[in-house]
Amino acid sequence: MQIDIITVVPDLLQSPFQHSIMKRAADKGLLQVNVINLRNYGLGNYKQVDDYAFGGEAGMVMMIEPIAACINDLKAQRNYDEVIFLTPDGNTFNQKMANQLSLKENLIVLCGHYKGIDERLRQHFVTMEISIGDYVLSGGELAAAVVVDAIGRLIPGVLNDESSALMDSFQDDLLSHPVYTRPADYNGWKVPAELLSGNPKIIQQWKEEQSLKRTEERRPDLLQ
Ligand code: 6GU
Repeated sequence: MQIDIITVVPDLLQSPFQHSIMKRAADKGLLQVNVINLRNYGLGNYKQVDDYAFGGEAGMVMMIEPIAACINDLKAQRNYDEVIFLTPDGNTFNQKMANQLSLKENLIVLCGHYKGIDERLRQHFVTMEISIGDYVLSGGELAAAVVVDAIGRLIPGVLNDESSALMDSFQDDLLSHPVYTRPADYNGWKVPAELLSGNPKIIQQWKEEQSLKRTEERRPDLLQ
């Protein structure tokens, strides 16, 4: 998969994909993330990318021309499955969306800034609008890191143990069960006996019970 991220703050996206699972995805050739500096498509000597909002509102709006030129450049090189705009008024991101997007070939991710982007870009270029939750970030970059991470780890072949993504919290609308490692007894704080039983049936049943219990306690909405 190739993901092209369009941003006015490319520095913010230098590190997030260079570690851990995202690094492994890149090393295996399964995910290539390109960060594109929108400023390169800015207008005039000042490489302008935003302008005052019509209607006399406070705050700047990202202009059509630089973003259109950038997207058209990319589209001339390959076909894209989606042009995703990251915006607090988008659809709230969830695991189901991550699963679906992990099966795509090429994605454009456009990070919003300032007051937003000219509405005509949303009408004519953007195919999908995503928010990562009900709070406001100063820009779409951190949201892009979240969305790309969630998608990238689901790309077939990225995780070593293919089943481990299937066991994630949310994957089956249940939260994960608690986990433990050595020592089995820390100053009297003991690991549940079921996990030490060596009996796969008992262990599995404990995990399922704990998943359900945790979901009932913390996220009953997931069980509806
Ligand atoms: Cl995608 N962008 C911004 N600026 N704020 C957000 C967001 C996105 N998702 C939640 N808050």
